[in-house]
Amino acid sequence: MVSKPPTEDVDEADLEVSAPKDWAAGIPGVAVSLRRGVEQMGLVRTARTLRLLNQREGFDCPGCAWPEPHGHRKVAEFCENGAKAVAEEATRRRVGPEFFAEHPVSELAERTDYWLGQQGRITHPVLLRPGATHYEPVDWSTALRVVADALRGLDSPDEAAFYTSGRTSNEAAFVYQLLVRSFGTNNLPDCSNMCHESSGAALAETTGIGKGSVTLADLTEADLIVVVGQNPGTNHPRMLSALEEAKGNGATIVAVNPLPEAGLLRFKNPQNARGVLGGGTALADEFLQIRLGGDQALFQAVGNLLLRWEDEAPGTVLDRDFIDGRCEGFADYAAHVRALDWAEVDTATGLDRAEVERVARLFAGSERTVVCWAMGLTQHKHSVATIREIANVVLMRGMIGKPGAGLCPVRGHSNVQGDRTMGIWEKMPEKFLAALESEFGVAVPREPGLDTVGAIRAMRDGRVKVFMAVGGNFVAAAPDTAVTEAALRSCALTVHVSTKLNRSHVVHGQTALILPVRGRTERDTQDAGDQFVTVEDSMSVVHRSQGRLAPASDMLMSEVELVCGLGRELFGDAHPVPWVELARDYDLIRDRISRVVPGCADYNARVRQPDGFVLPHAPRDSREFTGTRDDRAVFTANPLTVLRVPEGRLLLQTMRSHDQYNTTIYGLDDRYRGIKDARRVVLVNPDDLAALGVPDGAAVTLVSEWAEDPTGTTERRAADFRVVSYPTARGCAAAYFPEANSLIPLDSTAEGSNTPTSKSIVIRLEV
Ligand SMILES: Nc1nc2c(c(=O)[nH]1)N[C@H]1C(S)=C(S)[C@@H](COP(=O)(O)OP(=O)(O)OC[C@H]3O[C@@H](n4cnc5c(=O)[nH]c(N)nc54)[C@H](O)[C@@H]3O)O[C@H]1N2
Ligand SMILES: Nc1nc2c(c(=O)[nH]1)N[C@H]1C(S)=C(S)[C@@H](COP(=O)(O)OP(=O)(O)OC[C@H]3O[C@@H](n4cnc5c(=O)[nH]c(N)nc54)[C@H](O)[C@@H]3O)O[C@H]1N2
Ligand SMILES: [Mo]
Repeated sequence: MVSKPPTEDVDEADLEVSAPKDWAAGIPGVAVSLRRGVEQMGLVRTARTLRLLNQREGFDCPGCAWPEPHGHRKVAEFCENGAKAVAEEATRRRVGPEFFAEHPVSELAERTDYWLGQQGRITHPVLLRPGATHYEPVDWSTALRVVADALRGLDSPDEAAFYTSGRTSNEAAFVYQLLVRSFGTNNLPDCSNMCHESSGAALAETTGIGKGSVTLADLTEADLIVVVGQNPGTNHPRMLSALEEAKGNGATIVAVNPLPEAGLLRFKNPQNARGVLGGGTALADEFLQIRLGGDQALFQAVGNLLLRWEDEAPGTVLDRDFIDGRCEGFADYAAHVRALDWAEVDTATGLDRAEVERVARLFAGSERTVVCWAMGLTQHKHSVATIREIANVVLMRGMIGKPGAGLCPVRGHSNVQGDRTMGIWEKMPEKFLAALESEFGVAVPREPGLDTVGAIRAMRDGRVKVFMAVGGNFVAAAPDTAVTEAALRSCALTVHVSTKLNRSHVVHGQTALILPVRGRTERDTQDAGDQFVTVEDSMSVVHRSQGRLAPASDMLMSEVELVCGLGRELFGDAHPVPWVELARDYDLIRDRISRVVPGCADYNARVRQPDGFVLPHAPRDSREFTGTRDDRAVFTANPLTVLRVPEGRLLLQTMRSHDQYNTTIYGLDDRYRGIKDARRVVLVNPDDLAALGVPDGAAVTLVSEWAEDPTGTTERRAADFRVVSYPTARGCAAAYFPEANSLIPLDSTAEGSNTPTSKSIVIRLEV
């Protein structure tokens, strides 16, 4: 059976709405993943590919960063959405030279992201010359020479920026940052800047390490799990199995979200008979339908109540030994939170005080608490303060560095955490940079580089002229679409290392290159034989990943090979980094990693163990906080931010549907939310619609308003949206990313992480 041809462009007039579901997964989930697989890959390839997904001898799922269980793995250790991610990559559809000859760039620029992504895998490197109408095939040596010449022609290395998306393997990330720093800049923006940067900033400051402290076992041993600002039913479906297991062990689960997300309410596990046939497991015991951005107030309120109850019955609530022995800043924090203004909590959260109190009681009574969160917490103006507030509550009860307890930021891209470990960060610490210098004998710069928002500003202002990306879809993922597009168009050269066609290929610099690479699922054969790569999941487990499928085309390079090829072209054979040798045998890269990257000693041997190894994490391993200034965990007093929305306006979040992977659109249905055949929709509470006098189903333009915009652009518009009456929290609205990205002002970012405020934009509906 062959794969189906891609779909034609979409007609959103087909929108159908039904009641949102209150359960996730189960048989429909499995059926959808198989159908998508067969459409893209055919039957035999689907079966062969899915058999290797997340198995020890197979490849790591290119979907999310959720960890695999140690020891026993199920035959099907993947979820519906992981299978869709694999089908996207292992598709038999191809975008070759004929495709580019047939379609001028101007025509491709008119297509939707969905259409572009559906065309298939790119098979040849292609070049768009200045003024040309079409991309044309080029050989690899010409392609790499174009990049190297442009880089050498710059007045300063800081006139180039090098983006990374979080699918890049550890080996590719390591050689890429080495190339960029050897070239002389720290301009390494990445998708993390738009994702968990706020978590990294808050956790590094309070616990000394910007990563989560729990293992998968902790989650299943917890007696209280609080899931805040996360939609695991869609974005981390395998997490539901862990929640179900925890529930079976007696855990209480609290969901904090403006939306009643299906996966949090009830889960039908496709891996057991009860899930397939029965009603499934009810997951959340408490659902706090919070207002967007209200979480900081909620956690301050919990802190306030814990202090009050401790006063009423001293010695029963706070973990005094832990606070006195391991922490600092408690007195200031306690004084600050005791003075909490409850009226502000009411406004910020929109919750009943009784609900808040019930949840605070759960915190007070639990012996093993885990708090999990994702983008619902990280993409607000006050995100860093919000996550510090979670740390405060966790520290008060000593809920870190013991079984069943801890902080759990759930990462997005499958290797986003590993890329950071390997040095993809615009401000790596001195220790890492010095180790890199002494290992390779190259000089690397110390001046911090540009992050994502900084890079867009620099391109807009003509300070960055060459933009290169390994993976991702920068134009569509970044905020303020019009500004970002203009920024990219003003570059002399844009270079995209990609597997599939996307918007960033058609919004290009004067000269543009698309350099196609092999993906996770594919065999990577180099001179020294078949290679594997390594990745790190959300819980700091590092393990190997090896694709087995034949590559989509014999013209494809691996990412490692491409980066090393560029290194050789740029620096020549006399350079102290042996670029050619490193690409021949990835063990040689891993030897270097073992000497440069903290915690990676003996890397080659340890990644060959069946389940890999776990990176050290002082708070988790020994309740030590060696990364902080005084080797103590830090309580922080944070002024409360209440997002105030003018009369007649709503607070908009931009989120993922069930049928997309970030900017890659798989289909037009958001099954659990009851939305069918459309993406340009805005979900609004029925009472708000009544108050605004906007009927359900109305065609509207979304207008974002930001009076403080330093550029003077106070309004941004997104036309042709349809209103859907939906049970979201009052005063809040939701639309999909990336369609709504044009509404997010470039300069509206989180304090302390510079992450775009994608989850709280003030809008009005224009009928
Ligand atoms: N299938 C699939 N899997 C994915 C992805 C994908 O696109 N598709 N993307 C991957 C990536 S890169 C990431 S980062 C993760 C993202 O995973 P999520 O963070 O789950 O993704 P979002 O869709 O942005 O969902 C945000 C959730 O937070 C809630 N929320 C929004 N604002 C607030 C708030 O102010 N407070 C609270 N309490 N809740 C709020 C929303 O209602 C929604 O449920 O998923 C990863 N996995
Ligand atoms: N409004 C709004 N904006 C957001 C968010 C939001 O919630 N709301 N979320 C933010 C978040 S959390 C993130 S992580 C970013 C995501 O930003 P990105 O990581 O930049 O975007 P993706 O859509 O994941 O990138 C998809 C592209 O990656 C390429 N690709 C896929 N696999 C491979 C591979 O193996 N190798 C290579 N070289 N390329 C590959 C394909 O060409 C594909 O088109 O978006 C951010 N933007
Ligand atoms: Mo992400």
